[in-house]
Amino acid sequence: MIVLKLGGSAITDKDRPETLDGDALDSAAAAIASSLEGDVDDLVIVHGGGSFGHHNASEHGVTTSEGTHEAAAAMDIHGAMTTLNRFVLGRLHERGVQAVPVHPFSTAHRDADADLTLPTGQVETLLEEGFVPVLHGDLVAHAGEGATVVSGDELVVDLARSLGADRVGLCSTVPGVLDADDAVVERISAYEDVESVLGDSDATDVTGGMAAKVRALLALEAPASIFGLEELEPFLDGSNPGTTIE
Ligand code: IP8
Repeated sequence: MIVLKLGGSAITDKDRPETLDGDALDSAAAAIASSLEGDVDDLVIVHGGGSFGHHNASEHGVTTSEGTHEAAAAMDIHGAMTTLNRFVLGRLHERGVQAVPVHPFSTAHRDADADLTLPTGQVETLLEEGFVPVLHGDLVAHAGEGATVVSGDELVVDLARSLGADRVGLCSTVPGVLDADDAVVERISAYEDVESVLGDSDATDVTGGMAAKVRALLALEAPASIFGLEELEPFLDGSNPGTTIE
């Protein structure tokens, strides 16, 4: 069972608002389709926002900790993410993947301490029934804040833990975690291994910084890989491209 994140920047044109990188998304869909025809049975996909969702969230001043109580703002941000989700599903369907949406806004919430609860009964049942559930960074109900952002990375870590994933993959715009000479670090088993290149471990970025990703992935039981788009197929086929975090 694999939890795969398609990074928002990897499948959209980050410089132009609400613009897909159609070629990148299509090549990701092709790799996913071919792995499902091969050895991969259970796959859960999570995608980020890239040029969708983030600018809407910042226009409304909404972050993972600062929420909104306005339905119009919530619809704007959630709407951008569901638009991207439909594009992702569409490309997967063109390749024959039985992909269906699971919208975190309809299922997850944060308590007053910002702890996320993400039910997975529907994801597990969809997997058992042969579907590929596709979640995405979204808004979530947040006690005392209204609705706040939940990033795809946070969903991946939560899902991997509650579903007992065997492997976790983060398909990114970079070929892995890079060292000071821009070479890919092959393996990270402790944050200290990369602290000098990623910065000190008190950094608190929760939506996308590499330091935050590495720390969250180190805390998982399942091994995780960070790799570029061209390595998606090898990853799904069982090899460990890019950086392995375990
Ligand atoms: O790109 C972004 O998800 P991410 C979600 O995984 C929103 O951080 C609503 C901006």
